[in-house]
Amino acid sequence: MPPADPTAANPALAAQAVLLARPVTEARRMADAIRALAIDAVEAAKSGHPGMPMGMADVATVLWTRFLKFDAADPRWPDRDRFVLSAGHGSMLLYALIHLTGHAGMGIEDLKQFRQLHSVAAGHPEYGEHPAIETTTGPLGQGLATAVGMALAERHLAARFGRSLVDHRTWVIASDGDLMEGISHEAASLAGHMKLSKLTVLWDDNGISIDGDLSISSSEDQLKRFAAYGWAVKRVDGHDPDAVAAACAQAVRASKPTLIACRTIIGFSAPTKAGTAGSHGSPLGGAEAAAAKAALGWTHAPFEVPEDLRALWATAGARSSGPRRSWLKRLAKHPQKGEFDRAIQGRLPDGWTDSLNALRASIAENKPNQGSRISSQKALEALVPAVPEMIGGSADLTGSNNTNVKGIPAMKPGDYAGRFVHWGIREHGMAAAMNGMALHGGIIPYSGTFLIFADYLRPALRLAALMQQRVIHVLTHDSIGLGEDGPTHQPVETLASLRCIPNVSVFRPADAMETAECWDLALRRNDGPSVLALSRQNLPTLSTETGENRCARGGYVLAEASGPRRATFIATGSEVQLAMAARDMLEAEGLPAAVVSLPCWELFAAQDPAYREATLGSAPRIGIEAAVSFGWDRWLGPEGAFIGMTGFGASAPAEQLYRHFGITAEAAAQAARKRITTNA
Ligand SMILES: Cc1ncc(C[n+]2csc(CCOP(=O)(O)OP(=O)(O)O)c2C)c(N)n1
Ligand SMILES: [Mg+2]
Repeated sequence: MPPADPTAANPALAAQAVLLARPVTEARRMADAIRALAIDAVEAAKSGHPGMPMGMADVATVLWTRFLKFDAADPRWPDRDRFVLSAGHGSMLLYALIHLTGHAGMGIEDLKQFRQLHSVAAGHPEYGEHPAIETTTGPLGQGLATAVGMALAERHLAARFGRSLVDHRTWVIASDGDLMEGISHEAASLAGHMKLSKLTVLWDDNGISIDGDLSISSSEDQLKRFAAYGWAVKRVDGHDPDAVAAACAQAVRASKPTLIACRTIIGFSAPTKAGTAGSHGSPLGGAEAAAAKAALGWTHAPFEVPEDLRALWATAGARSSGPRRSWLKRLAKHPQKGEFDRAIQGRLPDGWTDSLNALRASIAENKPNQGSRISSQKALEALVPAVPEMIGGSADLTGSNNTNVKGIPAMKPGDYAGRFVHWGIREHGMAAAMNGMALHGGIIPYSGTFLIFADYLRPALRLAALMQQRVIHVLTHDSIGLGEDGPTHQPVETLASLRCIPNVSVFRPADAMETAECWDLALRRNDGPSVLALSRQNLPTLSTETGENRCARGGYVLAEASGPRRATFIATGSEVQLAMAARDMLEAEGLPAAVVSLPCWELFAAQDPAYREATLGSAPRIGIEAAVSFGWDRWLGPEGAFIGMTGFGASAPAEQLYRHFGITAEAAAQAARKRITTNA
């Protein structure tokens, strides 16, 4: 029998044969250096994703050698183009590009350590591992949405500082998976609406995902979909550098964001695995790897790149050094230089707390009775005029989240000077775009939605925490206290689920004073995201301390017992008032009791144990929070009791719900009495 023809089962191989038969150009050889490094690193690691870098090497070479504005000598140059590898599994593509273009800190030894502990070349690109990695990617779709935020940040800062300082583009490489994820809709719709013409997405249109041919799960026309969002769209052969370059040049001139569908062969050059899911996420294997290199005419040892190619790539890495030097000269003479530097470095302006401190004094004097969402609005009225980097927003709940400040205009398509974003009902896209704004630099984004919809933005909050980005989420309507909208809108498990994400500060202030204090802390926090869980319902002012920011310790004694403590009530947010009332009841019975307000568990956990012990005390502890008890045992100890929710809420006026679910001062006092008697 004649040997079976492998191209019969895999038509990509025939197309590949045609491409490989073409004369080998300089651009092809430069791309082959990426392919070879990706093959070698994945083989060495015995894990990783060779297919995507091999397929997209030609496209990436065009982008990085002819379009992307960057200078390897200073990867943090503020006016560089941003490049986002949304398909983070193709990380070796990015590492190879960073390496070949001559960046410090991504040497050949680092590539040999691909996917090993402490390597800058981690499994997926990780922000902070190397200055040329603009964002962490891996959760498909988020990179694209993050890039939308970067592009929006560029437009805003160009409006603030002028084009002589801010004039750059955002480029994305995205995969089929990126475009299949729901967040791609939110992000692309927003970018189209906002007319983010300096955003270009190069889609790796290889028709393959992990389970095989894309046709088993997907059949929409992506170009029509993006055109419907208001994008310019173009389809090219991703292995034809001139066609890719022509499309990129067109994108640069477009008045809309551009999607370029780059038809590629995944695993290009692999003799049997090209064009198949087999090249997606595992090493090619020695024989296939060797044959792939042979097909390319690549004769060099593993991890070896010939000098002439190194020189070509190094030239590409220095292409924009002239423009960068001119930019530095413009900055040096720019009247806003000080402000620009300050904003980009993330330093808060001098005197930014003045109005907030005045607000705290007025709260102490007037003791307002208002929802903490209103208290948050008052804090924003003090902060937003003082901190020009703050850009607010809401996912279509502006009037409920109270995140807008009177007189602060919104960004509009074509006019980006405003400092508020109507994100629309796109929570996931909003939070990812906010990450992009923070990563871009020069912006401190804060958002709004209901606390219950934290689940719709959680993946982006998680990445903000992982990337240590200063983004602030104002999440209102934080319990059954929202009342009639009922259990679909009443968070019960949400606080616990946010508190368990590492490096998220979850603030749940009890009153206007604590809300002002928590805003102060959230803004100061420059190594991670903050959440403010705020009430819809009115809350009395309980703290009139105008000096020390007591929330800074995460928890503190709001009301000490009149004698040796017999009980300690520990509560957060809207339930602190119940703790105060329960304390009054016990005190009236001659049982001295204290109240601890615990607005931020993460900060409290970071205090020294002696402070925590003194605050929580050795008397029986009663926790009160209109949420599930999950996590509370950490503060209550084995003797403690918890007053809160055990299941979902219900639709009714808030006061009725608190009674119905037994979250009352009486219940808390009773729980304390029971423990006091047992202990006696
Ligand atoms: C949100 C999310 N879901 C699932 C995955 C796991 N995953 C990684 S790549 C991939 C799809 C691969 O197909 P494609 O995006 O077309 O990439 P290609 O194989 O073409 O490189 C999946 C499901 C992920 N990284 N992120
Ligand atoms: Mg694919």
